[in-house]
Amino acid sequence: MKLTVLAGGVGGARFTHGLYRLWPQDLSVVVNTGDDFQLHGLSICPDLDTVLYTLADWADPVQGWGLRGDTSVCSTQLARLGGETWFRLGDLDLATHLFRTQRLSQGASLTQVTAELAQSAGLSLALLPMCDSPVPTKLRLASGWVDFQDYFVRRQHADAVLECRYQGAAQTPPAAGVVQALRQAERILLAPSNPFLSLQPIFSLQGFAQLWQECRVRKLAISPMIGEAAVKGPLASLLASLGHPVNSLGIAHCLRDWVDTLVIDEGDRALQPAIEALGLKVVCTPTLMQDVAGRERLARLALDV
Ligand code: FO1
Repeated sequence: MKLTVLAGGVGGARFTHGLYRLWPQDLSVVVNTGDDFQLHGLSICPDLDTVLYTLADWADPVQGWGLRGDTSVCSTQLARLGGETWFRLGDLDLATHLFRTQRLSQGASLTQVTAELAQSAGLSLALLPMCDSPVPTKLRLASGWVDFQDYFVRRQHADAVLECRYQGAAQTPPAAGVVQALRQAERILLAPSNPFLSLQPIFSLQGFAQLWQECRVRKLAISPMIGEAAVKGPLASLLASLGHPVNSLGIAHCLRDWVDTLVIDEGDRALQPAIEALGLKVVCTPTLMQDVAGRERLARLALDV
């Protein structure tokens, strides 16, 4: 069965890792690039790198992003020179950004460079950026519009988000590999990723909704909410500030037009009737991925439903 998964963030990477361990051959993962930005003249693609490192078993297990055992010698010297260090780039991680920036400057597409990185890491799946040109996520806070990493890292996602925009998405088609992966998919999965910051940027691309409709296969999402909390990141606060219930019903509001089935945590079983009333099938199971076995278990369920 050809599988295509849409993912972003640490939860998305961990779920994709579970799928990859069970289904390493016919798997394509479409990754959000709305978080991408330029720093020190380098092209940084946090979500692509988080998926790459997690699948290669290189990721820092505590942070979820960055590389295990990485050091910060460069950052320390950069601080001495008065450079920007609010976004921490580890010494080993820098190699990825140098490689990517150099290849892009030689005219390679982000799709090509990402495939090269995945191949060097020994991965057999198709690791696909959602598109080949920048579509930066912009967020409106009470103080005005800010760039994604300004909100997420510099301000530690402490501000309420009043609106999200995916700049240029309506004029930017999905990468060719993404179109092919969706057209060939026999099942489509949405990883337990933030709908506003990881999935909506992909949905907003030019022609994506039409392409999605043409894929007449089972579409299943895993809710990233457990009770009233997100496992990681600012999702609970985003649901609240954007006017949705702060639980898996809020996720159902966001994804009801995109999937037919929503997997929710077994502790949220009481939400099942309200979610079904939105027209979605509901599957209840433990959704917290505490270890690699937990990632595989959730992936197995997404395959077996
Ligand atoms: N997240 C942080 O909270 N602080 C950082 O300094 C930071 C650096 C960083 C470097 C490379 C990378 O690939 C990811 C990094 N992240 C950092 C994570 C990143 O900002 C977020 O995981 C995503 O953009 C949201 O999914």
